[in-house]
Amino acid sequence: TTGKTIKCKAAVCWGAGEPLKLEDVEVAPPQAHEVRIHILHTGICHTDEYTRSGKDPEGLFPVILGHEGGGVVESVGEGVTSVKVGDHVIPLYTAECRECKFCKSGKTNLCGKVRATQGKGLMPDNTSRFTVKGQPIHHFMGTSTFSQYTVVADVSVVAVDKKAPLEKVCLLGCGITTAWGSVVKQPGIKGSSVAVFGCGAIGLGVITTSALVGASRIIAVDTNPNKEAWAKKFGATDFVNPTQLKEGTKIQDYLVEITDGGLDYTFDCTGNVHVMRAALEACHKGWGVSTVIGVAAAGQEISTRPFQLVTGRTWRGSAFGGVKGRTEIPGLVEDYLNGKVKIDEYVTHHRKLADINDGFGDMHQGECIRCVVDM
Ligand code: NAD
Ligand code: AHE
Ligand code: ZN
Repeated sequence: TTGKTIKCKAAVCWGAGEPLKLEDVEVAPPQAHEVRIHILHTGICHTDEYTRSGKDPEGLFPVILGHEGGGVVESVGEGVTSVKVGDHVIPLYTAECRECKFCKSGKTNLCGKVRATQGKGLMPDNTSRFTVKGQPIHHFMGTSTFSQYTVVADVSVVAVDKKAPLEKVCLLGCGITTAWGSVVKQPGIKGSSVAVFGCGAIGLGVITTSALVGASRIIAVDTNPNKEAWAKKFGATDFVNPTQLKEGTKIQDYLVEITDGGLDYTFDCTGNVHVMRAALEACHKGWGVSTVIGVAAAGQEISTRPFQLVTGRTWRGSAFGGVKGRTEIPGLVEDYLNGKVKIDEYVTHHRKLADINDGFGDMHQGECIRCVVDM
C-alpha cells in the first residue's frame, strides 16, 4: 500500500490492427484487494491476436494485451490475504471470488465479481493502473501480461509451487488449462470416440487429455497437413485434412461415415463458425456432444438445423475449460511436476519482449504451437 509507481517496459497496442509497440509504462501501486506482479514469462494465445486484430467486439485501445503469464508478487494492496510478496503466481482471466452467485452456484467457473470492469479494460474501481507519459492505457482480460509489471485483482491470481519453472507453467494461464478442463469436466469420454477440430495448442491439449482419460479413438482434423505429426505425437489415432476430401464431401459427412454414425464427443478448437457447425453435425445421433472452445469474430453466428438437436445432439461451450483457477491450478502444476500433464512439448518458440511482434508472426506461420515471451 505504501508502494511507488514502477517504470518498466510493456508492449502496447495503440489501435486495432496495429503491431505492438514497446513503451516505457508507469505501473501504479496496487490498491486495496489488488496485487502487483513482476511478470517473467508470458505465452501468446490466439485470443491476443483476435483482440489485436480488431475482431473482438469487446476490444479497447490503447491496451496492454496478454493473458498467459507467470511472475512473482512484487507488492500487495490492503486486505490481500490469498498471495504474498515473493509468491510465484499465475494471473487468472477467469476470476474466482468464491462469494458471488456464479461461484456459489457450483455450476460454472465463470465469476461475476470483476467481470464488468474487466470487460471495460479497468480495475474494479473503474480506473487503470497503466499510463504512458500520463495517458491511461487499458488493461486486458484482467491480466495484461505483456508488461514487465502488471496489477490484477486478488481474486484473479493464484500462487503455485516454486519448484515449477514459470517459463513453462505460465502456459497454464490459458491454453493448456482450457483444453484440459474441457475434457476432464466432460463426463463420458473414457472409452468413447472423439474428434478435435483444429490442432493448435488448444486442440493438441484436448487430444492429449482425451488420451489421458482413455478415449478409444481420437480423430484430429486440421487444414494444415503439418499438424498430422503433431496430433499423432499428442495421442490422436487418426488425422483428417478436410481440404483433401473428395470434391463436394463435407467433413461432417466423412466423419459420420468412418465412425459408424458419428462421434461421441467433438470439440471446436478453431473459432471458425462453419467448423463449429461441422463439429456438431459430426456427432452421433441420440447422444453426441459438441463443445465450442474457439472464439469467433464480432458479427459471426452459428447455425444448424434444429433437427440436429431434436435428434439428441448437444451443443455446449466452455471458457477456460470450466476450470476454477485458484482452486484447481495448483493441482495442475503438481500434475505437470509429476509428468502427468505436458507443458514443455507445446513450447516451439521463445522471443524477447522487444521482439513480441515476431511472436505474433510465428503464430501465423502455422509451425508455432506456443511462443513464450521472456520479459
Ligand atoms: P491456433 O491458431 O494455434 O490453432 C488453430 C488451428 O486450427 C490451427 O492448427 C489451424 O490450422 C486450424 N484450422 C484453421 N481452420 C481450420 C479448419 N477450417 N478446419 C480445421 N482446422 C482448422 O489457435 P489456439 O491458440 O490453439 O486457439 C484455438 C481457438 O481457441 C482460438 O479461437 C482461441 O481464441 C480459442 N481459445 C478459447 C479459449 C476458451 O476459453 N474458450 C481459451 C483459449 C483459446
Ligand atoms: N470478448 C469476446 C469473447 C472472448 C472470449 O470468449 N474469451 C474467452 C477466453 S479466450 C482465452 O483465450 C472467455 O473466457 N470468455 C468468457 C468471458 O467472460 O469473457 C467477445 O466475443 O466479446
Ligand atoms: Zn487464451
